[in-house]
Amino acid sequence: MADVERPLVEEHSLDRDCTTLSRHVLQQLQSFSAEAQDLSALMNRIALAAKLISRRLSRAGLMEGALGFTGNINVQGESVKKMDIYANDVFISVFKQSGLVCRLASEEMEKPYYIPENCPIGRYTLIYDPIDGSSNIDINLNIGSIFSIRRQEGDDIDGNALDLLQDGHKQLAAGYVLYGPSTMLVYSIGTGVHSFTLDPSLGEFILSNENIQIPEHGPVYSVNEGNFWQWDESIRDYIRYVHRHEGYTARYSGALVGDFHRILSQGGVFLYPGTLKKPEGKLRLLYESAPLAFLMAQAGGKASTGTQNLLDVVPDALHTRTPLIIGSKEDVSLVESFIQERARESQEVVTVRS
Ligand code: P6P
Repeated sequence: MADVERPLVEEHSLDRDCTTLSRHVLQQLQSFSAEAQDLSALMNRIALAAKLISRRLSRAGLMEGALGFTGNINVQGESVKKMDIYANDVFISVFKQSGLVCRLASEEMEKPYYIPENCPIGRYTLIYDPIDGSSNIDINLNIGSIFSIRRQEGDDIDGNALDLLQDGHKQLAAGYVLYGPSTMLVYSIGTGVHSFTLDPSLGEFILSNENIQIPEHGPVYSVNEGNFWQWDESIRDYIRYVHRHEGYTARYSGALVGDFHRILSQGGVFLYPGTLKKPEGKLRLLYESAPLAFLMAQAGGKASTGTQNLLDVVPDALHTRTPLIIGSKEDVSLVESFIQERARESQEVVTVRS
């Protein structure tokens, strides 16, 4: 066939519009192995879940019974929104008959949910926060979903999924969906961080940004300063520092995914420290902090508890919480320096007294 002359731009945009999530995974892995195909199929299912949740959110304000509280309290002790349950069930439904995922562990479920028809063969576990930032749902502000994929180790006969109680380096893939002015899916399978934007006219997530790298430093610090008097003195020292120095600006949306996405895009640091009453903090390790730490490491940033690399933390339970300091290397290190300084001072006092 004659080589038809096409404008380069048109050819590029057509090729980009064909770069769907499942194709991108195979491109990233440069492989069509069984595991590559599994990961591609897993990401495709997550994309379907994201589309279903995005569709519901875009019409929830017009749908009877879509918004508001269920009247129940979840395992976290938090009031459950109707969207929390809907989103949780969406993830379960899209993995049925997939042959991929035997177990789903969710913020909304005390124990993992097993999909029996998948369990003999499905060797992956989805760990997820179906709706992160629920307080934003009824006021139409940004919210997200966070996901992490791990390989199932052993047969989990007792149904306690103890093999999930391992550090964040065990993650095969991680990412989040941001339900904002557009719906974006950001993911990594260990070959960089890549973002996709949902094209509603196609019903496909299309590649929008590849190999995202966080700036070494950024102006944004994102923390709920309403907790100031609950924090350790070292965190207050950091806050006093950014208050007194030029070049810092506070941004906090109340939804981790949105705040994280801003930091990833513009640089800076997000903090959810422990408090004097709750030293372990609020955010959950397996389905909030660890997936984001996986992404941040891939994007050239840093994530810690303040004293330990977040990806090294081993949970003692499915819903273990951990303090989180995550973002640009320089900014996370600055926060850590205040923690180290206070620890040194405390040690000196102990030494003097002894
Ligand atoms: P606070 C939402 O409930 C969430 O888990 C995160 O999305 C968010 O960063 C944090 O809690 C907000 O908590 O105590 O500042 O309202």
